[in-house]
This record gives sequence, structure tokens and C-alpha cells, in this order.
Amino acid sequence: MRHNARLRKGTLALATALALTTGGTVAYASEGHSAVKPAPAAHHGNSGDRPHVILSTDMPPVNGIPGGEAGAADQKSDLDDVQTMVRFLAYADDFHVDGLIASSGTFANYANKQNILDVINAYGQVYPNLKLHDANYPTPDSLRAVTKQGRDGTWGQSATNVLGAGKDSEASDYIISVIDNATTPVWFVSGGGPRELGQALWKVQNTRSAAELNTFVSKIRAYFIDDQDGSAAWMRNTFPGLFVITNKCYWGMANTGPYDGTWLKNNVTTGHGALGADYPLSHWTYNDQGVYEGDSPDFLYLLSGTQGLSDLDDPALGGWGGRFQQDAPRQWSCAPEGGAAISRWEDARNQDFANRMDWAVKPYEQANHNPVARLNGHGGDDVVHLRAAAGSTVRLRADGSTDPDGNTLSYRWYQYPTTAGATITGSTSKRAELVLPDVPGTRVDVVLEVTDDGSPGLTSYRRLIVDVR
Ligand SMILES: [Ca+2]
Ligand SMILES: [Ca+2]
Repeated sequence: MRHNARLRKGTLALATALALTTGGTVAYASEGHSAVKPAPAAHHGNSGDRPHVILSTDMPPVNGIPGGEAGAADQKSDLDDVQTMVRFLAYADDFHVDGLIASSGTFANYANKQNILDVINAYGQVYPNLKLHDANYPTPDSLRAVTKQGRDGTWGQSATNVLGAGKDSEASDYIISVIDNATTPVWFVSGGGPRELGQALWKVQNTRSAAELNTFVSKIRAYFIDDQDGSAAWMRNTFPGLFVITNKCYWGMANTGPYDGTWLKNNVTTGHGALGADYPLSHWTYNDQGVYEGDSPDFLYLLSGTQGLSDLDDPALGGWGGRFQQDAPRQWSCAPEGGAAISRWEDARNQDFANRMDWAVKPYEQANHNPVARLNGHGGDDVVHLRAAAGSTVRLRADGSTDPDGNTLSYRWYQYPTTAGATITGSTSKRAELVLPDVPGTRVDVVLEVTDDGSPGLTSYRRLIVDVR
């Protein structure tokens, strides 16, 4: 498995190295030390395995016309949906791709799974090379097999208009089968109207017992980019047990600096294979070139879990797909900082994407691969939880972090979101010290970034949550 980029998701190491002290207080996270008890297992959303995902998209044709330009309605849309599909497929190895759903598009209100299949064809051309970098890339045929057609005419329509008897589709029936067969949570992430999930839920609600419905609902994790048809609000109102993140701050995904048309030509669309060549330079008019990708936070949220940055079950932690506040026990919306929670990761996510485009065309030895970050001995992707005494110091150690290419690594420790009262010394060193506030009950949240000196530079993460007692 030398060529397996997933090395960074190794098994969780026993934390014999974790610990710290001050003023006579000694805190250990490993067993056998009583000063600090292991935190309760409140968050284990990542599970070390790749998330199961059904991605729903309202993407137009690859050769579509930007929505702000003149042209036939069925060719026009916001082309950033195609941008998102290209980026998603470049990370297909990080997921179990259970479904690719074509929902009705913004302009002509058609759903056309051929639009997805066209990009999968491009993926197929670079698939042999991608596999040199990670054996987990799925075959093009396996992606084609899960690409399903939604109904036309549903974008922007009310729940009454888009849900109900006679409104099943290939996609909604397929979603039911995936959820029924699932033994772990399935993420339904939607960059268009989420009607196909809504219809699946409507059908189960109307054909099964309450207990069976509850079981079905409990397996679903939903992430909606905005409310693009009436089914989104209907699902939140009808199924309070449904886990839903609603992202209305997706604009934080758009280029704010160097990730313009020139950057795209140099790193994605030219000389990087057929998949990158399908990435539209423009989204709304031909002149506004650059990364836009308003829908990409839906799968980047999941990617952050696989990266060790966040916990899929705790949207308040924040990661590449944004940070969220809890509105109801199972419902989340954008945190007060809005799109800034997404734009703050712009450099890392675009460097990483550029690297994936290198994987599409370069042999292993000529491309970069992500570091493997370790925090106080912990590898893997689960957030590390620790309890420690108020006012004590926790040692932060990135010892054991490695790079598959032998790159030199740099380190950065910081609190995110900013937690009042704690301080970090040595924040750009492999070894740092976290001084906890003298306030029992405080939660201190620390990110470790490990960045290599390859080109493009790549960052890997670990996350530490300290509950101050
Ligand atoms: Ca969209
Ligand atoms: Ca590297």
C-alpha cells in the first residue's frame, strides 16, 4: 500500500505520550493515570472509515452557458455546479460514493443525469493515473451505476408541488434502497433542491410504520446548500429527528484572491488531464473567471472529517465545509461568522485541489502527498478529547508526524473558534504548551496544522478538545 494516500488515516494510537502539567497538576489522556479521566465518548462521528455519501446536484451540461449570458435555457445555468462535480470526483477516493443524483437545474428546470455521466467519462480518462496515488479511487463504472435521475420541474417549487403520490423517481426510489441497506449513517448532500430525498421520506412515511420510519430517518445525515425547493423546509418541519445542516452562507466558497481564471488555467484546466479540462472557468458570465463552487461546502464538510480536522457529528467545531450553530436537537444553520467560516480555509483547500489535479497526470514520485499528522500520539481522524484541570498546562506534541514524500514539515497550533482565556506558547513548533483558563467548565478547542514543503504545499490536521474541569 505504498501508494495509498490514506496512510494518514491510520489506526488510533494509544496515547501514552499525551500529557501535561503545571503547578503539580498532571494530566494524562492514557489509561492508568487518574489525574485526567478520558472524556465521555460524546463525539465519534468520523469512525475512521470513509463517509457514505449520496451527492445531489443540479449541474448543467459540461459545455453549458453561464447564466448571465445569452443562450438556450436548457444550456444555461450557474456553471459552478460543474466546478463542484470536478472537485468532488477528484476526492472520490475519500468517500463511499453511494449515489450521484441529478435534480432539477436552476434555469430550465430539467434534471439530466447525462450531465453527471459526462464528467464521469472525463474522470474515467484520468482514473488509471489517480489510482497510482490512492487505490481507493472508485472505478468509473461503479460511479455510473449509482448515477440516478431525478424529476424535472421541481427547482424553486413548493413542497406541495414536488412531493406526493405519483412523484417517485428513479432517484427517490434508489435513495430508499441505499438507506434501507445502510448499516452506518448515509450523508445526503445537496447543491440543488433536495426534493429527491424529500420524496424518499414522503414515500417511507406513507407506506411504512412509525417505527420503520424512525429507523429510516435515523440513518440519514443531510446537508443542504440553501433551501432550493420547498422540500427542504418540509423535511425539517416534518421530521424533527432528521439530522440536517442548512448552509445559507455558501458564498464563503467563492474565490476572494488568487484563485482566478489564471490560477485555474495553470493548476486545473490546462495540462492536468480530462477531468480538470471539464472545469468551467466561468460561472455567471464569461468575464468572472475563478473558483466559485457555491455547492462544494456540502462535501467538503465530510472531507474535513476524513482529514482529522472536524467531527461529522459536531457541526459547531467547523472545518472546510463551514461552522454551524444548533437551532434544534438535530438541526443546524450557519454560525454567526457566516461564510467567513468557509473562506478561511481557501488556501489550504485550493492547494489541496491543485495537488489532486497533479495526481490525475503525474506518477507518484513526481507529485505531492499529504503529511500524516499526529497529535500527542494520536493518528487517525477522530477528534481527540481530554479533560484537564483549570489553570493547568497541556503539552501539545506533533511528534511522530510524517510525510510520505519525505518533505520537511512545519507546524501550527491555534484555537478555533477562538476560545477566550487559553493561551498557546510555541504555536509554530512541533512542541507547544496550552495554558488552560482558570475557569472550570470552559471548552478549549485546538487545531493542529501540519504542512509540508512540497509543491503545492499540503496541510493535514488533528483536533483536540479540552474540557476544563
Ligand atoms: Ca447548484
Ligand atoms: Ca508531501
